[in-house]
Amino acid sequence: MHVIRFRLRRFALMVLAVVVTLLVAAPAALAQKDETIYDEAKVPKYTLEDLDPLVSLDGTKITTPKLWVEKRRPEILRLFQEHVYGKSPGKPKEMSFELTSIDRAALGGKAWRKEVSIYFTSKRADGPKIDILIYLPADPKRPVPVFVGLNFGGNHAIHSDPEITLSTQWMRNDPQRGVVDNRATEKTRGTEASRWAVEKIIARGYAVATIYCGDLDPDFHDGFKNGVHPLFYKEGQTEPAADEWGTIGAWAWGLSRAVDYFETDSDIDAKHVAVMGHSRLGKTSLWAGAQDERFGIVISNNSGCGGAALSRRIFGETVKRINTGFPHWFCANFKKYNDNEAALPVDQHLLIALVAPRPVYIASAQEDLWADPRGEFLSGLHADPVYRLLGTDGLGASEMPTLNQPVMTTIGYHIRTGKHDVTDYDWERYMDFADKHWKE
Ligand code: GTR
Repeated sequence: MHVIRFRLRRFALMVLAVVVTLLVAAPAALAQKDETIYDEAKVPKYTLEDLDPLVSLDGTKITTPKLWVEKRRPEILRLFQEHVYGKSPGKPKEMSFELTSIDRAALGGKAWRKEVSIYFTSKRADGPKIDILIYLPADPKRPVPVFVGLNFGGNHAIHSDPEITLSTQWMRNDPQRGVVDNRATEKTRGTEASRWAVEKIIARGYAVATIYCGDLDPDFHDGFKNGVHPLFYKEGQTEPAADEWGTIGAWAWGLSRAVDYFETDSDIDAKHVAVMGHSRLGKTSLWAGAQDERFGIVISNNSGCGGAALSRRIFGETVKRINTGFPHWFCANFKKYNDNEAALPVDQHLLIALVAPRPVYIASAQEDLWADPRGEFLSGLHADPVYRLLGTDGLGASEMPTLNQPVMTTIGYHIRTGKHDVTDYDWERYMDFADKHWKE
């Protein structure tokens, strides 16, 4: 009797101990696991050996440009489509363009300003459509090379020019900036201007074109009811399949539609289109440039996780964090890699490699640890063998350069002082880069 009671008590104590351990230790372990890594010394051991850009899935060594182009590149592109960004549709058959405004005396006479709408179906009024804003040097003597990128706040936010049409699309509320009831007000004009060096771009002989990302898909998770996704649903389909495009896929798709338009505009040199994007829109510019080889230069500004940064480093933002915070950005399959980066069949150096041999520029900012500057640099470094195989000089650095010391090889890179943002310093480097690759 005594013995039984003793055993019972011992058993109860053991159960209690287990429960206490679970209550205290498990959340602690979880918390530790989800703790953001901002210290290089805490980056766990990882390998990219299974993701060698020059070894095919079947083990074939990629030793010639032909093997890269015909075998390895398509296979990597497919992996990104299936596991990361999702597959996108092509160009809509019924797409059409409409020049809605033109001003040949914009910006004090220095520029021409055009606004162009792109419609995707013959029933124009039903939408969705995208509105492109273009500034080009006034009175161009020949077609002008162009920088194109999406913006966060509507075309009218990129410059204080009062003639830019105010966006009527959904926008995240921001009363301080002037977004009320999810719509822009006059107050929002020019609020994003510091990120668009319009006058400087014009002065250097380039055009600049931009589209509000929300024209393609408003940046919140609504199960893909708004935006361009429903245009492509098959009979009975209500949301993209697990390997079909999310919001980043739709944004990138829209940038390709802008190139479709450039090809019809004799003022624009559609053979010299540089795609540029910041942050979530930098992830987008890379994905656009990876898929569509009409982008002659591809620029990633502080694109971070799901952009230029290597996922397997789990430094700063992680796959799980991004898929939790932004469940609509990537394809549903990408969620399989939450806390499971080692299983990813690609990492982001392979995305950079998809741009090869076209010039690609990766820009980081010193204070932008969330985006993992070192991981962004390493993607360029690990893409270098592909660039070299294709006959370019690749990345002219084997170590991260010091602050504000741009590397201007076919893979360009800089880390500048300052925070997560687009600055005139960044734009000046992008123009130097374009001058170097297109004018010299
Ligand atoms: C953050 C997000 C980043 C980056 C950034 C931005 O909240 O975690 O991946 O996309 O937003 O787009 O500014």
